[in-house]
Amino acid sequence: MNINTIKAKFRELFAAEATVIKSPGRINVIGEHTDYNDGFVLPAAIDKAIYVAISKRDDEEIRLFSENYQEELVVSLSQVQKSDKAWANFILGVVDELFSRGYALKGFNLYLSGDVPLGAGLSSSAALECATGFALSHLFGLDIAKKDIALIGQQAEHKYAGVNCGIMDQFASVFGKEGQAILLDCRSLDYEYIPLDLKDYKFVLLNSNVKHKHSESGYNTRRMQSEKGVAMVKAQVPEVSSLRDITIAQLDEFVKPYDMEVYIKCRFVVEETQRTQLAAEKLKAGDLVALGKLMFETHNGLSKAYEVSCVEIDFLVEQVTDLDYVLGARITGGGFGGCSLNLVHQDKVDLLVEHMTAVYQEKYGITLDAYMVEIGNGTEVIA
Ligand code: GAF
Repeated sequence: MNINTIKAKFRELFAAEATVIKSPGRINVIGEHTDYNDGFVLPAAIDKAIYVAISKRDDEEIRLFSENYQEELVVSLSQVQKSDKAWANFILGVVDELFSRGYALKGFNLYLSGDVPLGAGLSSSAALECATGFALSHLFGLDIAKKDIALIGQQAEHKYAGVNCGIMDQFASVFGKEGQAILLDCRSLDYEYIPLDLKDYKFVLLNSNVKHKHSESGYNTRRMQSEKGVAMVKAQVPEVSSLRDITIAQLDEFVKPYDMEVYIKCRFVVEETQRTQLAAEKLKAGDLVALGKLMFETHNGLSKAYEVSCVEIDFLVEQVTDLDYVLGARITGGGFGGCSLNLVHQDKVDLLVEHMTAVYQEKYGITLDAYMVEIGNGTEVIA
């Protein structure tokens, strides 16, 4: 992204000088659908980001402009509510949440741009929420702690986008660090950076270009199924409060005989929480072969048990399973479309992309996009 171009467009539109905030998208190495179950996740911020340019106004207006949609929206500070423009809701949701936490805001101009592919499972929405929260905190001197920026973004997603997401995406966007994955305990929000030392390997994203939209997909249903499983166990074992606390033996005894569907979903989450901790150990030990195997296991669970994959991404993962230069692959993010994340030998990346583009085009008539991602820093002021 060219920051000077962003600043020039801002000047043209609003006749003012902007501060520019960058907030990245993320990959998740492993630990999927564990965040809203108080489990562990292992995401990392990537070098694709949302850019928010912002300045104060002298009146009580919020003026928003999206570069991508070439649309403007003007809202009075006293009338912030959900809009019919989906892109604006991620911003307005943050403003609303700031108001409900007692922060005082004035009018502002905001120009939105970025290069995180939309609907690709790389968290463009969380990046926008965190960019907005950070930008407003900076602009009005609110001094909001980084954890709260993430939590405010999560609330915006719940209330203005209708997705009852966990905390992973916002946390990764805010706390990302160059070259590091983040092992996050989603219950305590304690975290540890683990060097993402991939030796001769690279993470390659293959974008199926099948767009996901969580609020219309099964994401909220999965969350409800997890909660149902917890309630069933809790009726017998009152001290448990989330799937994080529950064993497979307890699921076998208190859920399996009564609700097979819920059992299968909950079992995946309990296994995935364990798998994530194991994967973090393997990464620390530099055992990329073991890490890759765990990624394949996760994909299998997400596809067959948790049922949040889709045929196109299953195909992308199946095609690489027997390639000796791909150590692991899986759908990344909430699912129902988006990207597969592949751990690929650096000398074979071009070969893989060429091969997969051809077979995917032949099978589904869709052009694949491929991105080699670098691991970058979290939300920051860049200009
Ligand atoms: C989406 C959500 F936003 C995250 O909170 C997380 O649950 C993820 O899906 C699945 O791991 O990205």
